[in-house]
Amino acid sequence: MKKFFVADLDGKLPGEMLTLNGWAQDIRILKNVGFIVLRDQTGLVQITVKKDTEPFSMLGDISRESVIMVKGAVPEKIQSKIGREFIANEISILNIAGSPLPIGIADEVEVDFDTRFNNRFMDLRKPEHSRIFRAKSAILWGIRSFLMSQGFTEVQTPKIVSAATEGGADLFRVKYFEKDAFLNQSPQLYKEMLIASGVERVFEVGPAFRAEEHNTPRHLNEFTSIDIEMAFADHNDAMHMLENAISHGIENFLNKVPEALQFSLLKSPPKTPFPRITYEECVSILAENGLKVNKGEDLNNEQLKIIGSRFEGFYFITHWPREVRPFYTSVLEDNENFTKSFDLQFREIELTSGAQRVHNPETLKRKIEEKGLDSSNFEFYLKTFRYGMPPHAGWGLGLERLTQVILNLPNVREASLFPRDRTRVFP
Ligand code: AMO
Repeated sequence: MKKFFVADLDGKLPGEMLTLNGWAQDIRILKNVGFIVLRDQTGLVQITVKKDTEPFSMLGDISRESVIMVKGAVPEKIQSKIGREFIANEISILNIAGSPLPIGIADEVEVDFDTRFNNRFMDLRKPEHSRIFRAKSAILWGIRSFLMSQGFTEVQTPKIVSAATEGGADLFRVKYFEKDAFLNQSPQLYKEMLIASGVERVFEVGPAFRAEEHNTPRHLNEFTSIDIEMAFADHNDAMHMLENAISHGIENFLNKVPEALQFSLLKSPPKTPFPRITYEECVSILAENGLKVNKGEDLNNEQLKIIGSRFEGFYFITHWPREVRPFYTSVLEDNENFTKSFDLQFREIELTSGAQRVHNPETLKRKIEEKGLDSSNFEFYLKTFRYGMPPHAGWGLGLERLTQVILNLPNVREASLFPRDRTRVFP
């Protein structure tokens, strides 16, 4: 049976008997009439309860945020400021909410971050918070359907693993019966192994765990990673796939989410191709601004702010030095100091890392060891490179950071339902 939502009232003819369900956000009882502001996932409606009707006597029993069912109809003339009105014939209380509420929904008061996230179920009743997840879902759907249209297969790879991918330090260790294991930082090794399985194009949307100590508006200890890997492709092919995937994600969000334009920073899908700038060009720009970058050094936040100010939105920084990229990144044929890699940026925020990968098993083994890792731990991965591994490329895109920049959220935690950070593993 199709659920009838508050937004479905728009355009309904007066007199037709309908049933609404939702939360009583506010209740006002006057001498001759009572009002309930009813909320469901699609919006608000004013429920008008006339004194001479049976439900009027119940109004005093309904506390804020109680769950109710209302039978009635839209009036001849809508008088509510909300823009929707419904005349109640019958009200049933499905569940009474306790009071005081952990967080007020109707009141315009500032609530601190801890109270909000300790009571996230309540915090999400505020439309300005729940719509972030409708946006995130629509962005992801747009990206997913684009990747499907490009011949990608969605896969699921293990999250409990025995080897590090992005470097040894940032791992959460877990007890795995009599052995130690880790929560995966990235599906990197698995998506590459699948290329050797002959699938050619795979993507995964899943959690990634990073035991990073950072406590910043950009870092989570568990985030959603959208990863792709494609065979017979280089870094340019991967960048091309990324900019189009993002553009489709934003287009789907703007088209499918009601009132998206009111809360989206981006008012139309970004034009492709996104601008590209090399790492060396960034270093020159920074030098012009009196900032020196030492050879093979990563760019810090302050430096990225300067680079980001030159672009309106998304841009790629390409050809990073080999020192700052993981072992699986391939180098340029004509200059081994630089890699076939890229980051996608939005202002100073990094959204994606990607690259063409090393596909020669001897080179890969040497690079693992150069990074100070024990190559015997990677034998299961290296093996797949010895029996026909094509050249391949891919990327990992942080979904919460992408949502953060599209909606201009001050903190990435806003884009995570139940964020995990340096001090929070609750609720
Ligand atoms: P990287 O480590 O750069 O690359 O991660 C890819 C993207 O994931 C997001 N991200 C995070 N988001 C929130 N909090 C964090 N702590 C966090 N760490 C990373 C970012 C980042 O750009 N295997 C490679 C990808 C590849 O080459 O395919 C990788 O994981 O948006």
